[in-house]
Amino acid sequence: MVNAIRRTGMVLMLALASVSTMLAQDSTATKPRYDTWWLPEANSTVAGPIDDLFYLILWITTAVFLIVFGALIAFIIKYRYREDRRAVYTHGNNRLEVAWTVIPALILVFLAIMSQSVWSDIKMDAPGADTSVVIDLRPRQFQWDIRYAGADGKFETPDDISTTNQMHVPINKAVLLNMTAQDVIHSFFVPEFRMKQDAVPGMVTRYWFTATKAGQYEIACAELCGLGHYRMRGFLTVHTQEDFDAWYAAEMAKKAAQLNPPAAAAPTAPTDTAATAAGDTTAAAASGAAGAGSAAGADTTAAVDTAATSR
Ligand SMILES: [Cu+2]
Repeated sequence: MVNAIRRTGMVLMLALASVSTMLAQDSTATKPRYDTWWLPEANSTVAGPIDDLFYLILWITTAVFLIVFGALIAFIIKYRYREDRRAVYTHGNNRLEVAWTVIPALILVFLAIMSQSVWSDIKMDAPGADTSVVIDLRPRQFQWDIRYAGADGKFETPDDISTTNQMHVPINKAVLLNMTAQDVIHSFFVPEFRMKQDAVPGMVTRYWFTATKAGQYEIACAELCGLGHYRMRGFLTVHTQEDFDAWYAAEMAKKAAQLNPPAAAAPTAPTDTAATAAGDTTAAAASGAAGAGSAAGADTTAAVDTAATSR
């Protein structure tokens, strides 16, 4: 018995030591984002209210746990076997049974009311397309196909900007996702935003969020979607508004260069300025040397930028 206690003590000491080492490592600046034993940072507008609900439920269930197991242990000790003790037969206690039915019911109603406002914040008021960044999210086995409208502001047109596994959004601005899976159900999950939403084949699910801290985040697929599920990983970069605009402009320029290659006569160029600029590009390309390629690309960029601003 004494040995058992001593052994248990040793185990506890070891456990404490390893926990304290973990905590000590935790405080260093270079830790990986998920190297915490508790929740990751809360970095979206809904993350705070969701965490508040989480903690409310956690404390209620902790209290219930302590009461129930405290009573259980107390009764085990109090009513343990004794030589001269006889069992007592009872039909139950109506007042007690009503109480332990009504009190949990009231707690559940209370939690439902509390959850409702958070739920409507997350799910009811979609931001307008004019005040938000709209992104088409089309996951498939095993990657995230991501699309932005491009220079014309419309989807399903040749100048759409598409990326794979790389989502870019501005900080403090609503982002509206139109999600459709291309094959099986996937689920878009960003732990720091406390957001998780299924994407289903054959239907468009609208989902939105506002990031509150710049940085790099990971997108995980939270739906077991096949053998490659484990590597279905994307990256979400939250930029400052200026950085995001710069990224978007650069992507639009890249796209324009693809759509109007230097050699082509640029039949889609809508304005005179663009046409002139495109003419320059052709000249640059005609000048021949391999090094001229990048210069030509830059000129095309200029052409499209002018075209975009003149519209
Ligand atoms: Cu998936």
